[in-house]
Amino acid sequence: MVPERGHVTTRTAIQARLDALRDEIERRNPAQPEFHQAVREVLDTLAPVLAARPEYADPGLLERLVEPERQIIFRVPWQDDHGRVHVNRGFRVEFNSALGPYKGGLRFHPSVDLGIIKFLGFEQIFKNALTGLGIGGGKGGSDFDPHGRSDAEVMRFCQSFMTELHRHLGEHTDVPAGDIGVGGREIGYLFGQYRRITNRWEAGVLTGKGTGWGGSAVRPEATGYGNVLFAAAMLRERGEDLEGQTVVVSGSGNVAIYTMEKLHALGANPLTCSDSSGYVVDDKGVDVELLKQVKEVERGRVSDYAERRGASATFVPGGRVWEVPADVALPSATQNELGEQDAATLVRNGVKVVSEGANMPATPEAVRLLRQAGVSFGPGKAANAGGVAVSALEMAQNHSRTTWSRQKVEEELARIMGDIHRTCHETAERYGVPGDYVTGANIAGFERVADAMIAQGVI
Ligand code: NDP
Ligand code: 2IT
Repeated sequence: MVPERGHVTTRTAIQARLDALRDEIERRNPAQPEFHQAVREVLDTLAPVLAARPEYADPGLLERLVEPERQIIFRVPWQDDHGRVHVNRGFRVEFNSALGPYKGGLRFHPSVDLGIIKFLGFEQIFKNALTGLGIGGGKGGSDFDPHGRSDAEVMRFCQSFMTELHRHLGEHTDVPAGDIGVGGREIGYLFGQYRRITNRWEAGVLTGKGTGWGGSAVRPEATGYGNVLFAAAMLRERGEDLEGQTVVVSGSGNVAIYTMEKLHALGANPLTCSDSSGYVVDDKGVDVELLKQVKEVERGRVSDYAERRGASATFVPGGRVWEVPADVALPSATQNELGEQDAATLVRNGVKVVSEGANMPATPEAVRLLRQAGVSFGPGKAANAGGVAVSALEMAQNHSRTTWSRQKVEEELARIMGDIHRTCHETAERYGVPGDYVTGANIAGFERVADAMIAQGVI
């Protein structure tokens, strides 16, 4: 049982209440380990703010925060190129709309289930709050696997998915975008079907659109660019900059590619990329244009990149990028891809900064080890917020029927990432844990959402 109001007087009582809530969440949401992990990570940092601001400890606030406002699960039937029928499962978790319409990506990956979408939607609430923009938190997706599927198959799947999802969306209601397995191609098919079904040109209903039809400049680049800016800000706190630093990057999708592009632009050297089959180490630094060609145009694998690149690149099947020594590590593939052993390897090799381009790529044990070793650690909900921030700028452009220049969007992105870094840093100092960006991000995001939820009453 969660203690009632009035009993929550001391730090010990607050911690006991947080522990009880955590147990309750695990009991009521069985078989959702990633959701449990994401909630635990936030609750573990909130005791100081609950002690300082008694209104946050009111019974009901935290309980509402951890329960999605709405969870939608639906059947997605589609036909492959041979006429065979497949049935996938579609999800949209509309987690919290206190700050604005639900906002968050769609993930198409065979591992997707309700627990994965809830973990991502929960993270998104705090991430979106940190941007300072008017967007609530949501996430969706499907266990559909786009690997090896033709364009026509992907189109038919997207059309079937949107045929159900459209009734839950709207530019003032819920605004999806991309995530793993969902990029510009999929957003195009999804938008087309939404437009056809609703008979509305409602540009602000999806973000990540093509720049010729309502998309924003710099949205494809924004997550990776933003994470590099966040890592650079953490390095500055240590009296250093990115110039000349070696970097290990995991993944080879949207986030990883534009992370590497920005690293090159700032004089750093990204040494690696990876996919689920292994990694490539490239002694000359990853050639981003070649990687784009292989991954985005040909939809190939990192092993194809290594083959085309020549002598400087080696493909290591099944290996982990974290074994390559570097100054900075930017995990940009998927959740829990950097474990305790990997963190120990990074520390042994002298890593200074780890910044999460992916959502929750470092396990709690890895984060603890990195922090104890004095590594600056940027949590995803702060470090990778550039993507959703530029999505919100895309919505602003759509609502006002204007198109901003590349330069203007890049300036806004840099300002927002600078603000997020400062907010996390200052919040950590204010609560007596200087340099702890995890606590800073969680508390700063929580304060903004909690204030809005309290002001808007018990709903
Ligand atoms: P993409 O689909 O473009 O790329 C995903 C990359 O990660 C691929 O290289 C993929 O390899 C690899 N990957 C995916 N799942 C696994 C797995 N289970 N094991 C090993 N490798 C895997 O996705 P994004 O680049 O958009 O997303 C990457 C991460 O960034 C995700 O955590 C996402 O939630 C997060 N993110 C994305 C944002 C965006 O705007 N797109 C914004 C903020 C965060 P393979 O092809 O072999 O599966
Ligand atoms: O995890 C994320 O922040 C995203 N996938 C981007 C969400 C968005 O709405 O742009």
